[in-house]
Amino acid sequence: MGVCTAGQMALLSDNFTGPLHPWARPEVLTCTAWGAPIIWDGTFDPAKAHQKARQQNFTIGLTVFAVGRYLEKYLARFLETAEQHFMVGQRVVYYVFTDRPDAVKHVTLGKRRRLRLEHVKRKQRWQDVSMGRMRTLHEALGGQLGREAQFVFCMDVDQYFSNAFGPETLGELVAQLHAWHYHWPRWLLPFERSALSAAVLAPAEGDFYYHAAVFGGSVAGLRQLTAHCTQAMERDQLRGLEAVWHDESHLNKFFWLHKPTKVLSPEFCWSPKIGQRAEIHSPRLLWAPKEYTLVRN
Ligand code: 2GW
Ligand code: MN
Repeated sequence: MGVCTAGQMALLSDNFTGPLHPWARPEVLTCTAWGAPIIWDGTFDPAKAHQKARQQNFTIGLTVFAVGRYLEKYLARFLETAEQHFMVGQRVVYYVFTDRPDAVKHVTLGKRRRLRLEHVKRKQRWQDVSMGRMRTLHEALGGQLGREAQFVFCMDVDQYFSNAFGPETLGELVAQLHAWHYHWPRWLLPFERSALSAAVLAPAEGDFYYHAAVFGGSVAGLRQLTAHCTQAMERDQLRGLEAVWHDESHLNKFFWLHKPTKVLSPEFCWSPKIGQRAEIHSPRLLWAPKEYTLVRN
């Protein structure tokens, strides 16, 4: 594991102060080969990031889909814990996409925070619910969401916040290291390997395996990401194909072609099933338990 070269440090230096720098975590990789920071606890100053974001008067969007049984099962806890931990002190707009807006329970929101409910149709197959998010997000980013927010995070609903998830995570294109795969060699990563699929990555390709449960960026960055994934999934569908991890496979292809400008360590989206790991200091989001027999039909 390496930290940054001097050149990469120069690129990153704006984000560091005092004792907070990539060498604060010598045991983990804190910089990608293309010079993007990998955010680990202790390498960034959340107070400085907060101050900077306030000065620029950002509005930060958070999109989440809660369709079918995922609404009752996960949404309330996701939103309630987001109120406690997501971009506290910033201006925030939640976009909740659901097939049953009337069934969404009221959540008490803090100052400068609002929630918009957007109706989406329920799909027959769960794979289509998951993959359909890319087109819906693309359209939303081209509409009101794109006009009112500067940065947006798009998240799975089957998780909850457990520690501060603040503006140190904002960037043009932000990718999340997958908790189960961040320490595996590249050839073992579950990228799509079929050359017939638009999501294909050859054995020597792929930087990291990114988790589709958390991705973010500027409105322009995410418009490009969602356009790419929507088109790639349509191309596959015309050929009667579906990538091995659905939208996540296409997201990984996109991030291979367009490198993220910021990468979040697995501390930002951790699976409690993995248990304790020395390098995981304070998980920001935790995967909620899944009951496949209950929710997958
Ligand atoms: C999805 C799978 C099986 C049964 C139901 C659903 C489902 C998903 C649903 O009934 N209603 C719903 O709103 N969703 C939304 O899609 C919800 O926001 C959920 O978090 C998201 C992705 O589905 P999820 O969380 O069950 O998929 P995971 O946790 O296995 O996630 C990874 O792989 C997916 C593709 O297979 C996606 O790329 C996802 O972003 C990844 O985290
Ligand atoms: Mn999920």
